[in-house]
Amino acid sequence: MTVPAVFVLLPALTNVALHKPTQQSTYHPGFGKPENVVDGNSDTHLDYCTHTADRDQNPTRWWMVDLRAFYTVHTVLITNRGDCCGFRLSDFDVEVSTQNLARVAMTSQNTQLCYHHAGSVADGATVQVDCSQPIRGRYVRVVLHTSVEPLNICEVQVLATSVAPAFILTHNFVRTKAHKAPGDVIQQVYVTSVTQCITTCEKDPACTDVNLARAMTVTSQGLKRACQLLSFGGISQTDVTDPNADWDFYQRS
Ligand SMILES: [Ca+2]
Repeated sequence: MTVPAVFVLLPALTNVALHKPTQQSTYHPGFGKPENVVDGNSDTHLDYCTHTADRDQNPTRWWMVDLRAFYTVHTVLITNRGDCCGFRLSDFDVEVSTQNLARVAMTSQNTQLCYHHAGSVADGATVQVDCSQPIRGRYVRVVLHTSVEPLNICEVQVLATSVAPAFILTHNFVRTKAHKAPGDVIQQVYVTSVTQCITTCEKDPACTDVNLARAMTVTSQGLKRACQLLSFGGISQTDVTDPNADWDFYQRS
């Protein structure tokens, strides 16, 4: 008896970290820019790697990439420094988050552990980290939680699939709490999340910033929040700051 073959089409995994914005816990004054880690060059000499400060006073040493959109992260490839000091990349975590971990406290609500790597990585070696399960997020961080050594990494590749519908944010939006900017309102829409409000703005060529209501409003589609698309940088206008305000302002940067 012949068993028919079954083909399962899996979504293609691509490196979504290439040339995306990066940051790290501290910066060495002489070398080691964080963007070296996503430049597509896997040279393992320090000149092409990153390096946090020698006396990093932070409780952790970390490097992070902003994928600029939400993805489902499956695998992370990390290339260690090869000219020296490979032992520094040891006992590290790879974390995936929906929020910028440089701005918010790391909690179990906004961060998921992709993988804990026990032990060190050989000089110049590339280690493949498979998340325990695919994780949805925008920020991927490599963290030394216990070591006091500087963090050196030469290349990171984040293999992921798009979260449909894929939409790439081309700007950052920074929230000013209790602030409603008096810009020209192009239109007011009703949304379910901050992300939906900002994404709606990004898709409108005339939109530069948004006001987002804090309270829910009953609409025909259920409870929603009002989102005002503004046509110019309202922050340059007269500020309206009120600790009891019902709105927050998200300025595009
Ligand atoms: Ca590199």
